[in-house]
Amino acid sequence: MAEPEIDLRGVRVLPGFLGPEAQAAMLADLREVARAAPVIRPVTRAGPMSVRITSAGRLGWVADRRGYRYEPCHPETGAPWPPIPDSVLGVWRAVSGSQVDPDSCLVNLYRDGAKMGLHQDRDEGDFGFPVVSISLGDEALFRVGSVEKGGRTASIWLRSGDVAVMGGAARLVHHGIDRLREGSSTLIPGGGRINVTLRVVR
Ligand code: MD6
Ligand code: FE
Repeated sequence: MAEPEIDLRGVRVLPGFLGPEAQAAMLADLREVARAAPVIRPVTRAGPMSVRITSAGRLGWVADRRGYRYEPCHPETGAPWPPIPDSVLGVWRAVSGSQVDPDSCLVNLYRDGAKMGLHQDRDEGDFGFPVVSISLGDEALFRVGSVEKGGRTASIWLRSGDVAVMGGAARLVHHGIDRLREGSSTLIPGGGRINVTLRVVR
């Protein structure tokens, strides 16, 4: 049975949106994405990111010493990103409220103490579309603040199969991952967490 929706400072969290079989099927699809587009650890002006990333879709999110942007090809292989798996598109179509499919599917891989500092998702051209996020694997402490820097924050543990929708007035709120509960899920062999975010970039 579906668990009740949670409103975390305007971010809609849908706990248990994907059951164990759907999670396993999506993981298998993401393995294919990573085979076609190998995960890389971006090195920004601030140094190496602790998460490793890859993408699917028409555009992939790329971070390097020059900044952050969307690119049509993988920075190392030069190949176009693989298509967004249907299992992932199905979640977007069910929860985004958007008639338009996403251009970009960013896959973040958390292992070995990886985390993500508070940030805004603002590299897209149209903030009228939401960002949809899917969590797989180990539980992660997700923190949400305000559109402005500083101020109050609220946190929730995201579990494997949870979906979050960041749209409307919450589209530009600051958010991040403080830490993982290692070993809290057996979905991913070797442990860790995968977060998939879907965006209309335009
Ligand atoms: C994560 N998520 O869950 C990081 N961004 O690993 C995000 O940065 C994020 O969950 C935009 C919308 C939803 C998110
Ligand atoms: Fe984000």
